[in-house]
Amino acid sequence: MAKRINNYTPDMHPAKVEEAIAKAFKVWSDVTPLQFRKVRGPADIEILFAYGRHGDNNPFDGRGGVLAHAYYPAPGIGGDVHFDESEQWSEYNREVNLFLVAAHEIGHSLGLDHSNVRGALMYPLYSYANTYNYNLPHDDRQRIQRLYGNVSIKCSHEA
Ligand SMILES: [Ca+2]
Ligand SMILES: [Zn+2]
Ligand SMILES: [Zn+2]
Repeated sequence: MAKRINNYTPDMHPAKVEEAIAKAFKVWSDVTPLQFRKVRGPADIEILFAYGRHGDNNPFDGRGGVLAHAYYPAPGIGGDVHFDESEQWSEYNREVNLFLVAAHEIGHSLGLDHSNVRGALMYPLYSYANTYNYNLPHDDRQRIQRLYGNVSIKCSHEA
C-alpha cells in the first residue's frame, strides 16, 4: 500500500512527525502481511493536517472534540487521514500524542471500525498509553488479522 504525508504540523519537528507516523504504520504491518511504501504521487493513505473546513464536507471543530478522522478504504479520499491542526500535537504524553491518534486512524484507513473493548486502540476515546515498545492490544490484533491475515512465516524445509 502506498502512503504519503502531504504536510506537517508546526507543533513538532518534521522528523518527529515522520517518526510518529512511521511507527503508527508499523503497528499494523507488524501483525499482518501489509507493507506500506512511501510515494510522492497519489497514495492509498494520504495524511494531512488542516484547520476547520478543509474541503471534504467534514470540517474540524477547533481545539478539543474531534482530533482527527480517516476514511475507510476506497478510491480517492478513501484511506486518507486528516488531523485537526487546532490540536497541539506532541511526541510526548502531553496534549495529544500524534503516534497514538495516527495508529487509531490508520486502523480506520485499513477498514476497522470502532471497538467497544476498553483499552483497545480502536476504542473511540483517546487515552494515553505507553508509546515506548507499544504493544497492539489483543482485540485490535485479532480484528486486523481477520481482515488481512497473520504475518507470513517463512519456512525452509530442507533435507
Ligand atoms: Ca478538534
Ligand atoms: Zn477531513
Ligand atoms: Zn476512530
